[in-house]
Amino acid sequence: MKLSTTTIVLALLIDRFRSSQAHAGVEATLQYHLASFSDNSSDLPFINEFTGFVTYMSAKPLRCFGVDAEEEFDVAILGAPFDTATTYRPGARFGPNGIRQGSRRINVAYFDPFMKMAVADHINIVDCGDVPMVYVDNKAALRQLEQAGRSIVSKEAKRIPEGVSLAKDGKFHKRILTLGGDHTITLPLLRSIAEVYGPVTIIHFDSHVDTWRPGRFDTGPRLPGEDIPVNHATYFWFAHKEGLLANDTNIHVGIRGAALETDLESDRKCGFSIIHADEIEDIGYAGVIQAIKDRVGDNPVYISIDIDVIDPGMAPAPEIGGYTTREMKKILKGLEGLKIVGADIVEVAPAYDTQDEITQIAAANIGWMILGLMAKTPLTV
Ligand SMILES: [Mn+2]
Repeated sequence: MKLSTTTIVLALLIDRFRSSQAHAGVEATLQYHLASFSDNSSDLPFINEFTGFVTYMSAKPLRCFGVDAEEEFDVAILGAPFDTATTYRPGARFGPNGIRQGSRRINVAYFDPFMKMAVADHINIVDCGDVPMVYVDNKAALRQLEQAGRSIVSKEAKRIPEGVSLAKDGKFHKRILTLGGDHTITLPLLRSIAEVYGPVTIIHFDSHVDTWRPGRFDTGPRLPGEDIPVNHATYFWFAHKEGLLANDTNIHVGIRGAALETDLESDRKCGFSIIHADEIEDIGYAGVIQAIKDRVGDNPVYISIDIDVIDPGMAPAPEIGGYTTREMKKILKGLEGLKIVGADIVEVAPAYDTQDEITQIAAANIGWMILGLMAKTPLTV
């Protein structure tokens, strides 16, 4: 059969229309990728999970501390490549990029079947890359992260919701989801957040309490008056001492690590209560959610998640008996309605992950839940 030119053109047009229908959503959400390559972006085929820049959930990459500093957005993804205050198994400095790699099958524009929404429909999310943190001086590195955090959360968000803001200055501020890094990174981030909101309530998912007194591991010898530096098990002690934590509304969830009675005494002084990992067998995830909500009330909440809260079968780490990823997602979903002023996911050390990247994939998907919580609840009083 001889095809006329008109028939061929028509067939091509129909084919093009069909393919544009199929990929319309993806194309719309990945315009920045296309725009990066060509002004004539509609001529390029759609981009999949394995192409383009590697950012967290394919969020728009932004030079937040450089030429894009004044760009408008709502939530920053921030990498904190720091692991030199670790007691055992360092390597979390590679966590940020590990979590980005673990997020390649998800996208901020995708519909989340757990949260029943696409986060990008409610908040503008960008990936600011990793904060420059010097790797030979912990004090300076943590100060760099504090400055980076401040430079973001001190600024106004892009989308201003109806209602009165719970920030001290009455404005709606940008938020950060930080990818760690060892757990010490939470301290400088809390400093920048407390400047905006005052003391915040902590929901801390971890197998360890992290409120240990300075000197618990570091016994010196030290010079007279010399400070004992913060580490990834003492940063909440410092946060409490600095007045960054709200009184007696904080809670640890998933605890199961060994501790001394004096560690628990220190913990109570820092204003935390505890839900142990095994309690979920008795009270279920709904009981865990209720206990958290009863504890934190209406306070502004910061969520800090040590990936070792998950069972080592699903996220290899040295504490057995943790939550499954499904339990973790159910608990997080139950926190809908809380005012999440910031969050972090820490202690992801790719060197100890499986070749299948299960820890990085778990962390990436937990981050998706956090973004969902942020997207669903504006920071109004
Ligand atoms: Mn921890």
